[in-house]
Amino acid sequence: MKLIVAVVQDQDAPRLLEKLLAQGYRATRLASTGGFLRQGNTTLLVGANDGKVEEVLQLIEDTCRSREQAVTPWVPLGGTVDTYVPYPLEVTVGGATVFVLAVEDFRKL
Ligand code: 2BA
Repeated sequence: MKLIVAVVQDQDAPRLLEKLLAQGYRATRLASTGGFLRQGNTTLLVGANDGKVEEVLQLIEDTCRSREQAVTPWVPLGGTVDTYVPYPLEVTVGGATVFVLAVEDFRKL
């Protein structure tokens, strides 16, 4: 068994959950926050048998879009930490960041 940890954008999460459940998977939805943008995203935990992992990854890939997002992080000017200027930039977020972990033991107690 594997645990699939997928960080997806909030906009994609409802449709992805719907598809996963329709295909008979079980999932846990966690509200998370991206470390870089400091904005909400969704982390899904999906336990799946080894033979089903590719199917889950395909569902994720088919459902999660990438989107451009403008951000204005505060960066130090001239390498000092006491002078900061806003430095606008655009980042591409998603489709999804996925980790596949081996599950040592799985029990429902
Ligand atoms: P955030 O950390 O808020 O990152 C949002 C997007 O900002 C990233 O999209 C990426 O395009 C950009 N970004 C992140 N760190 C950057 C940096 N140091 N310099 C320049 N641009 C940067 P994604 O790569 O699609 O990531 C979306 C979300 O997935 C992330 O939100 C984070 O919550 C999660 N994530 C991505 N990689 C991860 C990792 N290695 N470990 C844990 N979580 C990760």
